[in-house]
Amino acid sequence: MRVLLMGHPNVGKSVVFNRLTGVDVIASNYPGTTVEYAQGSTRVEGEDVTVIDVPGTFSLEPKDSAEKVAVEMLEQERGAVVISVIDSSKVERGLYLTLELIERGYPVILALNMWDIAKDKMIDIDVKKLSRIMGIPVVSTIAISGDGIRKLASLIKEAKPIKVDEIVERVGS
Ligand SMILES: Nc1nc2c(ncn2[C@@H]2O[C@H](COP(=O)(O)OP(=O)(O)OP(=O)(O)O)[C@@H](O)[C@H]2O)c(=O)[nH]1
Ligand SMILES: [Mg+2]
Repeated sequence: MRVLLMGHPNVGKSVVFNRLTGVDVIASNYPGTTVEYAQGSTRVEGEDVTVIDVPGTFSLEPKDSAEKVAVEMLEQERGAVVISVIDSSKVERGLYLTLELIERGYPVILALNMWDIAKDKMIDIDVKKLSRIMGIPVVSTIAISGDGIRKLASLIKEAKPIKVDEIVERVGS
């Protein structure tokens, strides 16, 4: 089983990767830190799962070389589960990429990272409701402290491909 970490630049994907795998990759507070991929592994219910840290991308239509690497990696990993990492204080922005990933047929898990920052900004997200509407597993995480990471790992096997149409119907109703 293979898992890709995807999301906008600077949302904390590499810190999530470090937490999941114990492999130290560089994380820093400027976008575009990861330009190549890194691979490590984690165990879920006794099974080895390969985790891949991907450069940040705003969309699946690449605008620069790091984004191109990200999209190419995604395309090479047709059977992978994707963890869509978003900044909880800027959810709307991150959800578009999440929908693109779902639309491409990947089983997606949504990690609402930087939950601490959202809290500081008094942003309150109903995780269960979001999960119900999206039809995918959603978990809040604080990668720098490790909060939610174990839960995130436990959801990897629950991800299934779904149809974007169904989400649109639920949003409309
Ligand atoms: N407060 C807070 N900071 C975080 C959290 N997760 C990551 N960070 C910080 O956010 C910054 C960006 O983290 P990275 O892991 O490098 O982000 P990335 O998504 O890998 O970025 P790119 O490789 O550029 O795409 C770093 O300074 C991290 O320490 C979190 O949950 N809360
Ligand atoms: Mg990174």
